[in-house]
Amino acid sequence: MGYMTHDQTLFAVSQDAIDRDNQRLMAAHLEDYAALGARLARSSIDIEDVVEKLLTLEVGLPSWGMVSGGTRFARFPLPGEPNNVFEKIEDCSVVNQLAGLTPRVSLHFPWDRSDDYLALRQYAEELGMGFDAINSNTFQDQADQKQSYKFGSLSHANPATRQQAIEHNLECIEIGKVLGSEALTVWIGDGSNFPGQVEFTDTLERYLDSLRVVYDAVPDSWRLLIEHKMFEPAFYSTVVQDWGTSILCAQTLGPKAQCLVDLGHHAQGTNIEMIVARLAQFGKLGGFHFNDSKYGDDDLDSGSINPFQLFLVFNELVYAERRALERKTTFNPAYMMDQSHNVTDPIESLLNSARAIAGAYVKALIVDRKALREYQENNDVIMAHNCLRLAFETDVRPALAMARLRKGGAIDPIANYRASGYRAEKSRTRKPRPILSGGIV
Ligand SMILES: [Mn+2]
Repeated sequence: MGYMTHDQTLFAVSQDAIDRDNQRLMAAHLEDYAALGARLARSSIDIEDVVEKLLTLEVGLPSWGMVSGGTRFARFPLPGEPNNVFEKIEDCSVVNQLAGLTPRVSLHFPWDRSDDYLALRQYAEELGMGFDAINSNTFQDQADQKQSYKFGSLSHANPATRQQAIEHNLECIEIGKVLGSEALTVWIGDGSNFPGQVEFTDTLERYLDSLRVVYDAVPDSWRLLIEHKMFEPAFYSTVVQDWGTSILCAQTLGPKAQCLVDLGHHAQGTNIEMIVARLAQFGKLGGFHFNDSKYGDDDLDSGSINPFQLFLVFNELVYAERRALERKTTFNPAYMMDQSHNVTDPIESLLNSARAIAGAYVKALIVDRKALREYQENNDVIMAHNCLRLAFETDVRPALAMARLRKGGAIDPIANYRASGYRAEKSRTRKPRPILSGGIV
């Protein structure tokens, strides 16, 4: 796997151009890298260890995020955006070529439906890409669908609607097997808009009965990721509304079931890093949907609003990683992005997001955990806090650039992407996508 060994004519962004630009920036980059290395060495951290660890970080890209997103008001299409799953994967491979951190795509069905999944897998492999968790969709009706999801799917009062939703998830598992995916993410929009509309207990019981059938069909080597969300589209109650319900469901179903944390699916002010710690402690942290938000489930670019929160989440992840290592247990959540790019070129947003996620990880890696533990044990509040602050305030960009370089990527990904003229070329060769009235793409 990897574009370095590949026929470079496959790529619209020329590897030669990236290499040339890297050479132009190399002297300054090496100077910055050496300065960061010296700075970390004073805290007994070897920058090479940090870069080595960063090279193991992989984050899945959302296929639905490759097209211009929309709000419930409007969607403004971007010329040259992808029209089908093949073109989405092509765009994902550009992100991976430049940033080197995102070798997998998470697909969403039926949005990404194709006639030939084996051909899709081969095409992705040619571009150095694989597949992350498959997402089922039972929150909207499709043209050819018998039962409506207006009043729910897996928890619907009508057994025929529940059965239809179950069968869709089973189909997603079968597609995932062909693609080489290893997880199914289930998020449902089921809930209620009015007090009295549904019985909380009965809907959750029906949801669990339905999900049990899906769980049993999930291969043993896979994960069933349960994604919770507090509200929307239902505005009074939601069946899987928080991490408490999520972990109860995951524990009820069994070891293959784990919880997925979408950073935008919580009440404002929620201490998300603490949820991460709790789920990790009890072996139920299965995956992430990275994004950022200001007001609700905004699906903004990772790290664009609250980079400190992203760092604190990774601080818990690194802690959980080390704890698992000491205890010889497994800790391996599936990291993915779930973003909606409404006013930017999705490729540029995802390049920025990959940098933000990698940056948060590196900052968490350089926390002096031995010193932190001592400060905590001595109740030295200011110094314990400063220990985190010092890591967060460190400019780790040279370490990120070095990791990108070692994967054949770019020191300056966005400049290289713009210089390539990729989007302009695609706007000439791809069909224009219809303007939808708004909302989901
Ligand atoms: Mn999500």
